[in-house]
Amino acid sequence: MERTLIIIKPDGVERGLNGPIITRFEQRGLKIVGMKMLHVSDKLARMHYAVHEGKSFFEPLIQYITSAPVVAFALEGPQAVQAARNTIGATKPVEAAAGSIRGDFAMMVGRNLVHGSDSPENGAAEIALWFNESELISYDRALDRWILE
Ligand code: DAT
Ligand code: MG
Repeated sequence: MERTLIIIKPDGVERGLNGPIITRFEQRGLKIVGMKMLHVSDKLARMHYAVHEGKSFFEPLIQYITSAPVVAFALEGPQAVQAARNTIGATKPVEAAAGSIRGDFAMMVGRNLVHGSDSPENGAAEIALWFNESELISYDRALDRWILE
C-alpha cells in the first residue's frame, strides 16, 4: 500500500471547494488515513517546497500557500500517488484534463487548488513532514472488498 500527501491549498478553502475536492478522492476509492486544517507557517512552506527554492515562482508560491488556511490529508491505496496525481490533473490547469480537479475548477498555475506528492518516496517523506505518527489512523473499510481486488 502506498501513501500520498494531498493539500487543499488556500484558494480551495477560500472558494468553498473542500467538499467537492475531497469527494473526488473518496469516490475514486482512496482511503483517508489522516486529515487536518492548518495555517501553514513560512517554515513549513519552505521545507515542503524546498525542491523549488531559487526558481522564479518560489516566493509567490510561499506567499500563496501561507495566505489562508489549508486542509491537508494523507491518502492510502494501491499506486495512491499516481491515482491521486491523475485525479488532480496537470500542474498548469489549462493543460489539465477535463474531469480532473484542476481541469474542472482551476485556471492558473499559481492558483491550482491542490497539491499531491509526486513519488511514493516523497509521499512518505511529505506525510512525515506534515503529520505526527499519532495523527495517522490505520483502519479497515467494510467497502474495501468492492474497491480493491
Ligand atoms: P505540482 O503541484 O503539479 O506537483 P510542481 O511540484 O512542479 O507541480 O510545482 C509546485 C507548485 O509550484 C505548482 O503547483 C505551482 C507552482 N509552479 C510550478 N511550476 C510553475 C511555473 N512554471 N510557474 C509558476 N508556478 C509554478
Ligand atoms: Mg510537486
